[in-house]
Amino acid sequence: MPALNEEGVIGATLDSIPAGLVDVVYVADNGSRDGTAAEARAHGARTVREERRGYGSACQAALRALAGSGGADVVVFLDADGSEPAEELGAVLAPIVAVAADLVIGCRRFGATPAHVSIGNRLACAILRWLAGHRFHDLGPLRAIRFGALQRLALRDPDYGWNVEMQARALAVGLRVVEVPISHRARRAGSSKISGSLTGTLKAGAKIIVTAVREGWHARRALRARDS
Ligand SMILES: Nc1nc2c(ncn2[C@@H]2O[C@H](COP(=O)(O)OP(=O)(O)OP(=O)(O)O)[C@@H](O)[C@H]2O)c(=O)[nH]1
Ligand SMILES: [Mg+2]
Repeated sequence: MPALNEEGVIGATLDSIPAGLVDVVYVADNGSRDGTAAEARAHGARTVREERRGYGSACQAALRALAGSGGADVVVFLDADGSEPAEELGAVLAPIVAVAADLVIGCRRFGATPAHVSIGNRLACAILRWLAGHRFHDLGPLRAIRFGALQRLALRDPDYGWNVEMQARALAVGLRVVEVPISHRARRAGSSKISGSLTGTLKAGAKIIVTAVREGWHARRALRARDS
C-alpha cells in the first residue's frame, strides 16, 4: 500500500481489508509529514520508509521488504485513501485462487472516476491494445499478482508509470491477465496527489502515456519474437 500523507484515512482503509484474506500489509511511506506511518502501525500494518519519492519507488521498497521476509504467494496493491474497495478484494483474488490468472486488475466502472482519469486510462489502454494486441479497460490501482510472476516482470518505474508498466510487461512475458469489475468512490478524506489537481493530473497523465508507448512497444517486439 503506497501512502503519502494519508493520516485520518489510512486506518479505516486498513480496517476494511477482509480478515483472513491477507497475511501481512506493508505500507510504503515516502516521508509523509503527518502521522501516516504511526496510524498504519496502529492498524496492524508494517511500515517501510522510502526516501526516493514516487508511487513506484514506494511499491518497490515494500516488495524488497516482503522478499527479505520470505516472499509471498500473491501480492495485492491497494491505495491508502479508501477509493478502491478493499471489501471487494475477494473478487479480485478469485481468478488467482482458481488458478485462472496470474494478474488480476480491479477494473473501475467508468463514470464513477473523474472524466480526465477515464480519458487518460482509456488512451493508455488503447495504446497497449494497438501495440500489444490486448484490450485492458483500466489501469486501476487495486490489483493482485502472483509474487513469482511479479518478480519476473522486474518493474522499474519510480512513479506513476508503475501500473501501466506492470500490465504491458505482463503481456510481454505471457502472463494470464484478467479484469474484474470493482466499484470506486471518492477518497474518504485527505488531499489528492494525482487526479485532484491539474499539475498532478498532467504530470501523471504524461508519464502514463509515455510509459504505455515505450512498454507497449517492448511487449510488441517480445510477442513477435515469440511467435516467429
Ligand atoms: N508512497 C507514496 N505514495 C503515493 C505517492 N503519490 C501518491 N501516493 C499514494 O497513492 C495513492 C493514490 O494517490 P491519490 O492521491 O489518491 O491519487 P488519485 O487516486 O488519483 O486521486 P484522488 O483519489 O482523487 O485523491 C494514495 O494511496 C496515495 O497516498 C508517492 O509519491 N509516494
Ligand atoms: Mg485516490
